[in-house]
Amino acid sequence: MGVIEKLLPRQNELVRPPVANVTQALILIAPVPKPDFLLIDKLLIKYFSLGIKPILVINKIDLTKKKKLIATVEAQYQPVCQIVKICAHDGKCVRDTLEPICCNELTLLTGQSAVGKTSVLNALLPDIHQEIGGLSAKTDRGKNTTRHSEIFVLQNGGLIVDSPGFSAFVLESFTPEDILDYTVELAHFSKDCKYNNCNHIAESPTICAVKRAVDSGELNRDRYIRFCEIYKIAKEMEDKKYE
Ligand SMILES: Nc1nc2c(ncn2[C@@H]2O[C@H](COP(=O)(O)OP(=O)(O)OP(=O)(O)O)[C@@H](O)[C@H]2O)c(=O)[nH]1
Ligand SMILES: [Mg+2]
Ligand SMILES: [Zn+2]
Repeated sequence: MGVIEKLLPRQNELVRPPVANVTQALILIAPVPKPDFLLIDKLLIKYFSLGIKPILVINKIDLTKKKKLIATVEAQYQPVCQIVKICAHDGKCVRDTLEPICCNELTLLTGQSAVGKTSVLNALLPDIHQEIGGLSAKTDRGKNTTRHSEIFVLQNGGLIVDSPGFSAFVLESFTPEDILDYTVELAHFSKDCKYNNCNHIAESPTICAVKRAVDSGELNRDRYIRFCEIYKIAKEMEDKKYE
């Protein structure tokens, strides 16, 4: 039985999982199941907006398909956040890589179902034996094995919490401006657009510095395309509010 000793101020609060004061999120990604980059971009926006530091963790690097994934992830996310590579079946690799990162933090494990979040947790804490699941043979998707969330204490005192895998994720109450602000590497270029009401989608590259950066290769085109998609959804939701 635990005893509440002190109530600490709430820095941030997540609904799924219901946990407060998370300081960093390990967003797991793997060669299988097929990565959902739109989900990753939305999660990045969400965590940046809450002051939660995101780290991309490429798991299952024992699989042969990893090469392409590593190249894709590095090309798209190197300017955005730290990227680490692990194999959750190799306990030493997980502990050597993630323990130092998780020291003095409240870390959230997040990502699609079956990317290996719980496997990572089990590798960090070999005594806890949390249930892991496989991939559905039919759909090549996860089976949503983890259903609850619990905070565990790591050997170095860091705190860590697992979460159920995402199937769908909507960025609620984010304005188009929020989407831009928290697509951090893109926001950086937007300061040089000719007009400050530039929306970085319909304008020509002569006006829009974001578009110029995409054309010159300074900004990753795939990230930009998904930004447009997320931005448009936020705009539609905003317009609906005033209908
Ligand atoms: N080859 C390989 N398989 C892995 C690795 N990590 C996890 N797996 C496998 O991936 C499957 C899913 O692992 P889980 O840890 O249950 O994934 P999860 O992200 O917790 O899934 P949910 O709880 O459904 O969200 C299991 O069959 C694991 O054995 C890895 O590094 N390499
Ligand atoms: Mg799990
Ligand atoms: Zn612009």
